[in-house]
Amino acid sequence: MLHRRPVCKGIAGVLGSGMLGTAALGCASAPSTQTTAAPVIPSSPAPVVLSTWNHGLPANRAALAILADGSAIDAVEAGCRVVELECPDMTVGLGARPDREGRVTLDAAIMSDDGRAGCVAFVQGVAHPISLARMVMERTPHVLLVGAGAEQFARQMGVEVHGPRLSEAAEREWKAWLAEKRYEPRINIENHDTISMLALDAKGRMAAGSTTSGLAYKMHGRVGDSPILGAGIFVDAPIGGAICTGLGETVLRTLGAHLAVEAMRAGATPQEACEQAIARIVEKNPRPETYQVGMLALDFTGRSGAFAVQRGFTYALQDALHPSPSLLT
Ligand code: SD4
Repeated sequence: MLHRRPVCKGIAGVLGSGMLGTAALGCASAPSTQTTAAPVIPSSPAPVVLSTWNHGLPANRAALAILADGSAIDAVEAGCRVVELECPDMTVGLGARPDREGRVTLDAAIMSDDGRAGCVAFVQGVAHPISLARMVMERTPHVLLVGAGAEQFARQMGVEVHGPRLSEAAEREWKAWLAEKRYEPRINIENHDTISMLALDAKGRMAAGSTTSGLAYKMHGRVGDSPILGAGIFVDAPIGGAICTGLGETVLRTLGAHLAVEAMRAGATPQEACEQAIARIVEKNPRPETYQVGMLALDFTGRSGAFAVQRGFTYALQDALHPSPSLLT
């Protein structure tokens, strides 16, 4: 049985104890079997939904409802839309925290296992960037639209583009932030982040998606890893998919999701792939104790993996072994 449990301290604790090496890198979870053990292949591989943070639970429920007889790409879009609409942690959708100028700028991407993909970045006023990303995929010859161009495309598609507006809570926090204007991304904003999702449907199709407001109080114009294929999300048949959350700059520098998928192509299990990709991110980005990245991976047999730089990364999983909503760490 692929049962996960927390097994180690996170890299900050490991650094403190003087142990550092690939095996000692921080983690969110690991299989109860060692990663070198024979892979566990669930008898019924689909459907599977895997998504980041606590808000992955309601997102997974919406995705699973679609997966009863629908496609992975529909499931991912539906799941991400739930969090775009309601995200009490103010990290996704129009109610999210703004950038330094007080503007909420949103990034999203969606990808299916046949390589089709759509992405939007630096978009303002659009309630469901994940759906706009899907429109880019299905109704344009392009992969990525940004800023005013993406908003113009939204209008052309009949999508309402709202004027600049902050939620009451976001405005209050932003004004408080303006008083000091200190910018230090927190190590691990537990349960408060981007929704990234992987789904495998009953026909064996896989899709990935991600939608986010990025980092609170980022520079105006900053785009993270989430809307960049290979960085925040990547899926490729017949290998599998990977998704990320955390400090996007570290993932952009290493193309984290692509790393994990290519590790699976080379024979790694999803768990091993996440560990290898996180190890590379840590190797290429100094001072890992100052940032968090969480990674999830899934293969076409329904096996999943999860790993993170720091402890505290939670994710939601539904698969043959977790038929009801399960939050893991
Ligand atoms: C970004 N990766 O814009 C996103 C933010 C995030 O968990 O995922 N936070 O860098």
